[in-house]
Amino acid sequence: MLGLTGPPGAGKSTLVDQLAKLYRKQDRTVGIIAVDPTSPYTGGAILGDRIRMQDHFADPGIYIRSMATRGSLGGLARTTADVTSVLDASGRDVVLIETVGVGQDEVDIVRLADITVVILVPGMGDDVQTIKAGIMEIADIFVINKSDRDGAERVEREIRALQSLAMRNDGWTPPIVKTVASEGTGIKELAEAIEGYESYLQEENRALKKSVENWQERLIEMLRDAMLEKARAQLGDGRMKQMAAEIAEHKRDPYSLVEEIAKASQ
Ligand SMILES: Nc1nc2c(ncn2[C@@H]2O[C@H](COP(=O)(O)OP(=O)(O)OP(=O)(O)O)[C@@H](O)[C@H]2O)c(=O)[nH]1
Ligand SMILES: [Mg+2]
Repeated sequence: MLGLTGPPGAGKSTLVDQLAKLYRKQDRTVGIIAVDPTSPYTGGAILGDRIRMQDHFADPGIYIRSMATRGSLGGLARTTADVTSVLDASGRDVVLIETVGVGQDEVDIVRLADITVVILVPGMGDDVQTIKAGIMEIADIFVINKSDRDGAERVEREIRALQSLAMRNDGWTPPIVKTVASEGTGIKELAEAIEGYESYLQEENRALKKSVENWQERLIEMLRDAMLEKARAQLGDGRMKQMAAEIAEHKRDPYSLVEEIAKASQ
């Protein structure tokens, strides 16, 4: 499962499209999950995605599903995880997830992927800072798309500089691949880089270790949700309000109350 993320308009969909074509040529089946951004200025591009994706609609070897981030805070990562599991289980050879790398939600989705490709473009200006903050650490492979534009070398230097500051604890140095997705340039190199990381993951059981780590995080989230739901169901709205009032009026302290509830809902 491959996650692709990057700023709005970086060419993620174009890259996904090119990769899907390449994998289909290798006779591998492909599942694509495009997570629609809530961001208003990318609205037009989504329509563009759909139109481009229609090329594939006649091909039963490709399954495309898009999901909206709007109004599903937090729940999205879970929904995406479920869809991804279904795709995995249905025996898709490759599953590609496209998200805009802007918020925590997107970072969470990307965490579900076995391999994460972070897409940057020349001339992002301040956006680079935003991307650096959240997404840089989770990149297994960097793509500098729109390398037909000026400044690709500079982005590469910036990535290298950041890499020299922070060593990954697994010892992997994410390769940097330059692409012009709209022309199909560098796609083969990207696929090779993906394969390279896949082989690396196979060594010393790294893939399993990574998967255990991911599941550990996801189990905690699922457990938290399940326990919260249980406690809520037991308490009901009325009791909750009553307790809040007791705390506000200094009749009870919140810590002992929470402990009581936790015990009661066991
Ligand atoms: N010059 C140039 N344009 C590109 C390249 N790759 C994609 N584009 C164009 O950039 C625009 C945005 O591409 P998309 O693939 O929709 O980008 P995206 O990252 O999926 O966009 P959002 O999903 O809206 O965040 C389109 O007009 C593409 O044709 C490239 O390598 N060079
Ligand atoms: Mg897109």
